[in-house]
Amino acid sequence: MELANYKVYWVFPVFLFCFLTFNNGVVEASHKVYLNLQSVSPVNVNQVHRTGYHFQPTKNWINDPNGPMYYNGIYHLFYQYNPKGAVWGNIVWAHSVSKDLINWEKVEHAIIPSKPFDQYGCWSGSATILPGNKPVIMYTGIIDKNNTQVQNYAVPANLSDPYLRVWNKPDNNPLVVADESINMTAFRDPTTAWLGRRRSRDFKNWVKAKHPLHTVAGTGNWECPDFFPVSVRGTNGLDTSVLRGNVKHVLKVSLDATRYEYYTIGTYDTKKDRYIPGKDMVDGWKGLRYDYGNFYASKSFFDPAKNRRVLWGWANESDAVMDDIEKGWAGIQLIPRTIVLDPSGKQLLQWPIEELETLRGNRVELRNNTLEKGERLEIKGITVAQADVEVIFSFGSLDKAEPFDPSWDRYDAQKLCSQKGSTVQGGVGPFGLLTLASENLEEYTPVFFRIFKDQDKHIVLMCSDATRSSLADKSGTYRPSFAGFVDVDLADKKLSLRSLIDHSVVESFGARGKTCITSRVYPTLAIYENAHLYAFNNGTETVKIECLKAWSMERPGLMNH
Ligand code: DQQ
Repeated sequence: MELANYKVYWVFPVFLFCFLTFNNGVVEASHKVYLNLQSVSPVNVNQVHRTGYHFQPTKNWINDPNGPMYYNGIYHLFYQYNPKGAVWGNIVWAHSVSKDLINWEKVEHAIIPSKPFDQYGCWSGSATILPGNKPVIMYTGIIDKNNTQVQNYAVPANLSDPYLRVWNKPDNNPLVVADESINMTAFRDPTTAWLGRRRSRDFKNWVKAKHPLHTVAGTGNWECPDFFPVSVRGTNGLDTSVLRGNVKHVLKVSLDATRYEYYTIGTYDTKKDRYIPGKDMVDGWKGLRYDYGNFYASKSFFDPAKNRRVLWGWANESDAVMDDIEKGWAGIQLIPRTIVLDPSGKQLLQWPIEELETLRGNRVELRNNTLEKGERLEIKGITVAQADVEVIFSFGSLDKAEPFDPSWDRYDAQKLCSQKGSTVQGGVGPFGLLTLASENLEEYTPVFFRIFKDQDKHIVLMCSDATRSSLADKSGTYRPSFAGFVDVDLADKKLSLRSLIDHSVVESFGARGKTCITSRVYPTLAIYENAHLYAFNNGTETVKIECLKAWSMERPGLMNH
């Protein structure tokens, strides 16, 4: 790489997360790791709960999406993968390529443990496109049995190979090692670099910053940070090196302690080399989340082909480790989302990439159907276990909204949802969809809204409740009442919902992507053609389906992982 004569420096906050650990190097606890099982071969590849249109390999464990990028007409997705089994371990960077982010082709693993600086694992990292259109990967190498972490880089062996199949690890690795002030077992996941004032001129020699870009005391180890600009006007995405103009910055961290992803929107002070969250932002685990369900270790990238920022997130299984071993696979990548700043500037909006719509098949449409209290309406004519559903609900008045009890925790939507489930009658709501439902409702995963009246405003709760999703009575399964609040203007008395249903995953977007919730569920009756989909209302206020469009979803053509 001819990098020596860059006039600007590469900035790269690998030091961001090293001061903040309390996990003592015990990583991946919630990946259900049983070390003695790391190379167990699948007994049987169970297909029932495999997804139809989500990204998942044919077998084995996957976790974090790594280094997504667009290069010369091809999208690349790397991901954490265990080639030897359906539990976390033996981690390599698997690699798939695509022309449309939907149809994927597997190529050889890009990075596998092979050198002293990564012989115990090749953990998460990112891609940066250097000037001259040269991609480089930065990743965390594990160098010993204690999980000591260093930062390495890899470059394509042949830039004229359109798929960039082979990646070389230059001999000057590792590029960054922890000093004595850093917990070297919580020093990982370098994010995409940007051009700035200091740190590295050539991407090879790095100078440690005097202070972290940002810290929040008491929040534990920050995994997979992502730092990028968003445009204050319009919906175009921005290259990570855009620092000025009508720009705000987003800092996202994956908190190991809770396994959720939190973000703030703020300002990047390039002189002070600090990120400052906006003054109304809640920084820490009461703050905004990308997704209030099963969504972790996400990574975004700038897509110059469509001038957008695209976000990839990983959803772990919610069943027991032994189920994963029996299935022979674990983990999916969620549908990539475009990510833009909400016009209010107070939050982000996420929406499935438009290319997903190319998979839409048979369609049904409903208009102006009313749902009285206790009514349920079946949506028929499509493959509801593998579907895309968009609905706009409206209601005549908010007068019947239940009062929001001041003793309830305003930051604990999940607790409220577990108390006020889809069958607990309300005033305005609960109303929404019953997904992956069995005929007699022995099983269902409701995704719904419930509106409360606070002193001078309304509070909208959105839930994706897995508690009744499966009759399987196994220990070790996780069936939470995931929930978030939706900061939406109800002046038009409408609320929209989109749910992507795919056998064992329900990804939902409330109010055009203001609040997103993903659930993993394992129905036993509501599978394939025995699954049903309903719209429902259990509130005293009548609700109208203004418009509902639902599509059967096809399988992508190329999915040979
Ligand atoms: N997964 C990777 C780590 C990262 C964690 C290891 C997040 O680099 O911190 O597989 O899920």
